[in-house]
Amino acid sequence: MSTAGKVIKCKAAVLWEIKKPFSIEEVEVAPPKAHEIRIKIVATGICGSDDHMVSGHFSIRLPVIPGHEAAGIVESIGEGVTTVKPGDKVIPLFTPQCGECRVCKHPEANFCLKNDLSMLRGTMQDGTTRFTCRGKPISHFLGTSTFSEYTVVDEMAVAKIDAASPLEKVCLLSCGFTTGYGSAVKVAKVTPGSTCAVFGLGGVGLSVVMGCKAAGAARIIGVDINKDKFKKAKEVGATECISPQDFKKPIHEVLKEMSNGGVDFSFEAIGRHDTMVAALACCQEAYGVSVIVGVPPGSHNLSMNPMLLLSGRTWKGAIFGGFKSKDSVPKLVDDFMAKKFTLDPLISHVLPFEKINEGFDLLHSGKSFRTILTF
Ligand code: COD
Ligand code: ZN
Ligand code: ZN
Repeated sequence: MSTAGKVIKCKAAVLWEIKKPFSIEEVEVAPPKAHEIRIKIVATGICGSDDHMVSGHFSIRLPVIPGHEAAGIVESIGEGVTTVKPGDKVIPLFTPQCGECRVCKHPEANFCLKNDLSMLRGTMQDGTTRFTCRGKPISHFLGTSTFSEYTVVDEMAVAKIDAASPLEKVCLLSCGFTTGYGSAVKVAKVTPGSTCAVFGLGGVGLSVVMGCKAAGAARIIGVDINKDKFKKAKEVGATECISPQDFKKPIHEVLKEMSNGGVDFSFEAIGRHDTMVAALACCQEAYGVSVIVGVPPGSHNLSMNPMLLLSGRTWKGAIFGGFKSKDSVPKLVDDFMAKKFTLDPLISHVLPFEKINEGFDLLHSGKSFRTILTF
């Protein structure tokens, strides 16, 4: 029996209070309105930004259903939807691509003005929600809310992907992989033969390493305080790995010495102010490019010496690896299917959805690269 046009009752992970575990609840998911799509989520990853929501660094009204890294199948579509149909495999996009705003029309930029990361309204584009639980409206998270068996997203925030793609893997193209990989190939534009330094070797940092390798970097130096991360980093392309704790000198000095005066490209995939400045300082003073990938918890200012930039360094940052989401995700899936890169090294754990709190414990313990939850 078709569920189109009807309210669907299904399970979802609801965050009722910050710093508390998720509770698995039965929620009601309303049908999609015009230009909206209801998706059956098949797999969803746990990302650092979901944890930022749990720890209270996003001021979205509670209760909320987090989750923004996922893949699924279209269950039904609202009026006027033209880019997908029921049964299509899709990836929800936490950075939408409306195609009409000045950012979407800019040839390089990707942070569409319709994104919910800036405003944190916790709603669909029309300002309302599609979830209820125990009679209460539940907020959306970044327009995606993928910690639910079914979710509703705006058409501008969905990419149709290859029908043959394995959803439990390509869900990583919805955030972690794309963020890291794009930071290297699209934002920094790493050049063949160059030397790169990657601070932080979690799932995002590993994806940066893969991007540097794909772009032809000759040396990729991984930096992490947890040496357990080195093996995997070398597997995906790091040529050397170092821990700041093994040196008396500041780590940027060590990297400058290792690279004959400074690396060509550096990346911060930790989300800490001190390592953002160290990453900037370790790149070559006249032409080095440093990219901020990690999001610091909270919105504090950092201080740095402007001389670091006056000599000629470039300091950049980007959301979603600088990729225009709706255009790029299907192409990235095609590249994955053509074996241009692999996602397996990033997937350290696969758990049934009900074990979501265990997945967050793994993230906190530093034992996981990425945990994928399957429905
Ligand atoms: N020096 C060196 N390494 C360190 C230090 C330090 N002082 N502190 C921690 N580390 C290492 C850890 O040992 C760990 O290996 C790594 O840094 C961080 O990895 P994870 O696994 O905790 O985090 P990731 O890889 O999932 O990445 C999380 C980010 C911090 C990059 C997070 O901000 C993020 O997911 N950013 C994506 C940016 C974005 O676009 N966000 C919007 C939607 S997600
Ligand atoms: Zn736009
Ligand atoms: Zn994310």
